[in-house]
Amino acid sequence: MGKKIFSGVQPTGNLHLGNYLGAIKNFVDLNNDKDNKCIFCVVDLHAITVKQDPKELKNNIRETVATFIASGIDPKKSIIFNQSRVAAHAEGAWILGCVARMGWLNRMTQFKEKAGKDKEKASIGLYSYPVLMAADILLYDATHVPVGDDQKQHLELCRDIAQKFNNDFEAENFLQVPEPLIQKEFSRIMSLKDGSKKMSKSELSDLSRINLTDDKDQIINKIKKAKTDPLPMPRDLKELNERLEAKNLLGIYSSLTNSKLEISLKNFAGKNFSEFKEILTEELVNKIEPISNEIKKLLEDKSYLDEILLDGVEKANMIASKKIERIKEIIGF
Ligand code: AQP
Repeated sequence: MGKKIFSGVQPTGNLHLGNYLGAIKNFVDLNNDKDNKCIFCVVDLHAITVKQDPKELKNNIRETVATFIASGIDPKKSIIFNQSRVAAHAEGAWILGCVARMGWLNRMTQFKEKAGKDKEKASIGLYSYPVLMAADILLYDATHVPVGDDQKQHLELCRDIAQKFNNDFEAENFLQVPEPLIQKEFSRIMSLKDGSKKMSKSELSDLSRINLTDDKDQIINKIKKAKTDPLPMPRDLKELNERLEAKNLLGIYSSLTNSKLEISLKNFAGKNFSEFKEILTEELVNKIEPISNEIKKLLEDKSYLDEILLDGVEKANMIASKKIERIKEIIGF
C-alpha cells in the first residue's frame, strides 16, 4: 500500500549535502514511487524561530523550492508549498501546544543545542518548534515522515502528542500516529572541518559544508581542505569508528554511490587520503554540479517557482483546512 509522506525543509539558506543525503535524496525516491502521496513543505514558520532577514527569507523560500525540483522532485506529482500560507499550521500548533506537556519539550536536545547557554534569550518559537512540527505532520494524516537522524526525537514527540490527543478526546485513531523514515546508514552527515559536529547551514565557515549551489571548483577546494588525519585510510570498522573525519568522508562516498560502508572501507583500506579524496570529489561533482546548475537556472524564473508554490498552497489548504475543522469540532469549539 502507498504511503502518505510529509516532510519539511527550513528556508534558512545554505542548503547542503547533509540536507540532500539525509533528507532530500529520500524525498526523491518516495516521490518516484507511484503509490505514494507526497507533501514537501518549505517550513518558513519554523525558519523564523531564529532571526531572519526578510529579503533573504523571501529568496530562500524560492531557493528551497528550486532545490526540491533540481534534486528530482516532480511538482506535478508531489505537493510543494510554504507553510505560512496555510493557516491551519499555526492554528494546529496552538491547539496541540495545549496537549503537549512542558516536561516533554524540556527533553528536546535540539532546543538545548540551538539556545546554547543563554536560554532566556531564545524565542518561545524555538522552544515550541516541535509542537508546530507535530501540527505540520498530523494535519495531513501522514503515515511516514522522512527526516535526518537529528529530527528523530521531534518525531517521537509528534507521536506522543497524537496519542495523547486521541486519548484525551476519546477520538480513537483520529490523529494518525506517523512512522519516521530515517535511513539506517548516513543519516547524519558531519562537518568537513570537525567530524563530531553536524554539517550545518548556520556554521560560519563555508568550508565546513558542501552547499547544493556550489560549483565544481568550490567542491574540489572544499574536499581538498576537508579535515583528515596523517594516517592512511582506516583498515577496519574499529579503526573507522575512532577516526570521525575519515568515517564521515567514507560515509558521504558510500551514500553517494549507494554502497555499504563496509564495502567502501574494504576498497580504500590502507590507501592514501589524497587518492580517496580525488575519487570522492569526482562522485560529488557528478552528483552536485547538475543540481547546482539547475537551481541557478530555476532561480532565474521566479514566477515559475511562485506558481508551483501557489498551486501547492491550494492543494495543501484543501486537506489541512478540513482536518483543522474536525479538530476544532472534537475539542468543542
Ligand atoms: N547534517 C545532516 N545530516 C543529515 N541530515 C540532515 N538534515 C539537516 N542536517 C543534516 C536533515 O535535513 C532536513 C531539513 O533540515 P532543516 O531544514 O530542518 O534544518 P537544518 O538543516 O538542521 O538547518 P537549520 O536548523 O536551519 O540550521 P543548522 O543546520 O545550522 O542547525 C531534516 O530532515 C534534517 O534532519
